[in-house]
Amino acid sequence: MKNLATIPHSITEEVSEAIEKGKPVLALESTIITHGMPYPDNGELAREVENVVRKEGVTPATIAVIDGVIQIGLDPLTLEKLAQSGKQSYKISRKDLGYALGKGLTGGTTVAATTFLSGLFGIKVFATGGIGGVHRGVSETLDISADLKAVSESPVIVVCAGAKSILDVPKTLEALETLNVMVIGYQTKTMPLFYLSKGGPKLDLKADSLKELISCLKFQRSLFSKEGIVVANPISKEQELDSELHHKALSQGLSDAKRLGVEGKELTPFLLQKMTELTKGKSLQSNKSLILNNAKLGSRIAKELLS
Ligand code: PSU
Ligand code: MN
Repeated sequence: MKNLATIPHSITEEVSEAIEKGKPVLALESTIITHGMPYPDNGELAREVENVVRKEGVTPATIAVIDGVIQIGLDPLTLEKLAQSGKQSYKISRKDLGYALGKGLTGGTTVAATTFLSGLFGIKVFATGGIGGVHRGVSETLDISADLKAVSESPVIVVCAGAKSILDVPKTLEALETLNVMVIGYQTKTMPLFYLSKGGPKLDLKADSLKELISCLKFQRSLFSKEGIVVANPISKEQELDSELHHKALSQGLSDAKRLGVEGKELTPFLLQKMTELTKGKSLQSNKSLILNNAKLGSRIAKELLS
């Protein structure tokens, strides 16, 4: 492991004890708190996710940067403050970490930054909502989320509900393949589309049971000890968005973004917020449910990997 002594960081007692004793830990990201959901839903969900993880007998480690210090695990008061600050705080990607520490900033860490930090602090499994990916219109913008490359560079298993349907999901899968990232569907043959369980591009790899999944993950891990893995876990049928409502809201959101010239790091938060407005909160419900679902599966993977 890198020498962490010169890096400003703070690990909660709960998390450091779990790491030291070799108990299962699940990393959680915080851009979904600061930029993915409105207050107070964001704080409530973050607490609920942590509780679900603890119920599974796993220690949750929500990762963020507070006043220029990397936090591995957040105490309840800090978590609430971060939720309140929302989009006023920074969206910290992997490339922004040195800047955030150097300037003493506070913000949510994206999948890219959280995957990197999980690897750095020895946490093997991480759960989120949906990973970032190749944006629609990539041929003009070259907008490809840093999440993809980051996952290929850190030895972390990322559990997600596929890639957000606001993206070009087939191209996202192609990019992950180029980066040598294993993308394995959990009880699905197609890449889940975040709000929707079906309709995505075909996946090459599929595990039918937790046992099968763990076995594949363990072998991949022993062959490629430095690379990340994506476990694609579809949203449940009961909680997914109605596909017509989804398509309508999404095309409206995408055209609003174009008209208003929203791009770069603002694009994903803008589209998520638009989806919430245009579906009258239904997409937010789906978003919450899939995150909880991923936290549960992530916890089980974290436990099983130790056995
Ligand atoms: N998934 C969610 N909500 C989010 C995100 C993912 O359910 O807000 C965030 C993640 O932190 C992801 C980021 O890393 O969006 C991707 O942003 P971009 O496309 O700018 O890389
Ligand atoms: Mn981008």
